[in-house]
Amino acid sequence: MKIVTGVVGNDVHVVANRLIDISLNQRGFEVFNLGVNTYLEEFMDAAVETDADVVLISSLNGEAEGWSRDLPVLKSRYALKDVVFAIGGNLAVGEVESSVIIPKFKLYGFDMVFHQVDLNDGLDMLEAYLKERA
Ligand code: B12
Repeated sequence: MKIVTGVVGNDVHVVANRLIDISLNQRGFEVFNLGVNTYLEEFMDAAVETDADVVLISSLNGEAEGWSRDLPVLKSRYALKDVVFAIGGNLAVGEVESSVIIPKFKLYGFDMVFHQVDLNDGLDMLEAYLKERA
């Protein structure tokens, strides 16, 4: 299964991105890692070019919401069929409950939202979700 990953926006936090790359490879995904400082349009372009099954976005510096607001418009512009969109990391500035964050990001068009969720737990949930919809 093909997966595009990276860190959205002007976000330089690279450590999680490296761990995500390694973990996804170990789980058998074909990984296209766009790295840090990646704009949402670049995720969409990469998803089209690679014919990806999943776009998995990280955000650590608190900018996630600003970037995610563009997702509905971009989704309507790109011909992406059945691509699963997941986002994780620190999705807010400061302390905000997941119960507030998750519905917001789902409205922006994310299928899976992982706010301050352990990476392996999140990837387990992603794999279970992909199996269920297969
Ligand atoms: C190192 C660091 C930096 C370094 C980054 C170096 C680099 N190139 O990577 C430097 C000093 C450059 C930096 C800068 C900034 N940082 Co900084 N940084 C950190 C720090 C100390 C550690 C981050 C790290 O590498 N952790 C180790 C990795 C493995 O953990 P992680 O990033 O949390 O990722 C885990 C999970 O989030 C999860 N995960 C991540 N993505 C995804 C995706 C999915 C789908 C899933 C399931 C899970 C998942 O999996 C990972 C492994 O478990 C954290 C504080 C902390 N203790 O976490 C702050 C922190 C992330 N930084 C923060 C901030 C605010 C900034 C700055 C804005 C500060 C400033 N005013 O300049 C800038 C932003 C620069 C930019 N343009 O992005 C805040 C973010 C706060 C928020 N979101 O509300 C934090 C939390 C510090 C704080 N408590 O305020 N930072």
